[in-house]
Amino acid sequence: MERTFIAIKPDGVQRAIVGEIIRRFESKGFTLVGLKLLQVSRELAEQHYGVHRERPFFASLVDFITSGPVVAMVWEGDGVIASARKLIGATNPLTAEPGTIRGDFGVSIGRNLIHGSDAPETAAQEIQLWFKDEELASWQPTITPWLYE
Ligand code: IDP
Ligand code: MG
Repeated sequence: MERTFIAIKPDGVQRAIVGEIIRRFESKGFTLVGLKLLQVSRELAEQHYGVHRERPFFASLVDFITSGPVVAMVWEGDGVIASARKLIGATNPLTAEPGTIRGDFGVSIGRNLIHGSDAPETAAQEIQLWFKDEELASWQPTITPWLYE
């Protein structure tokens, strides 16, 4: 089974849609294996967004992600990395499809509510960066036979 790293950014926490976002992942059939709310340090933010270091929005992105609590999660399931990106929607909420999280709840790229890993390598890196091994639970939901053939 695949795992991905998902973070509800400070705007998602302030907008009080943490429960709604978790509900969407649960309803889809993915399994929550890690969950915590934390105040992100600049060091963690800069590591997490290291790939964007040279981009003009990097400083404001780090300011924003450290501006309030973030809900960090790990979700598990077949194909969860790509599927989570679909549930999340396009980077700019204005052009993200209705029905996606960004499409339903946002209007601007600097306030796009949620992060999701974009590939298996980044998912593995981000899970390691944000969680200790003992903070992740390996468990099998009893409904698994009703989700997978
Ligand atoms: P993603 O979150 O959809 O994977 P990335 O291109 O990886 O999008 O960008 C990371 C984050 O940087 C975005 O989620 C968004 O918060 C921010 N970002 C990306 N492009 C812009 C921009 O043009 N202006 C402001 N912020 C941006
Ligand atoms: Mg990205």
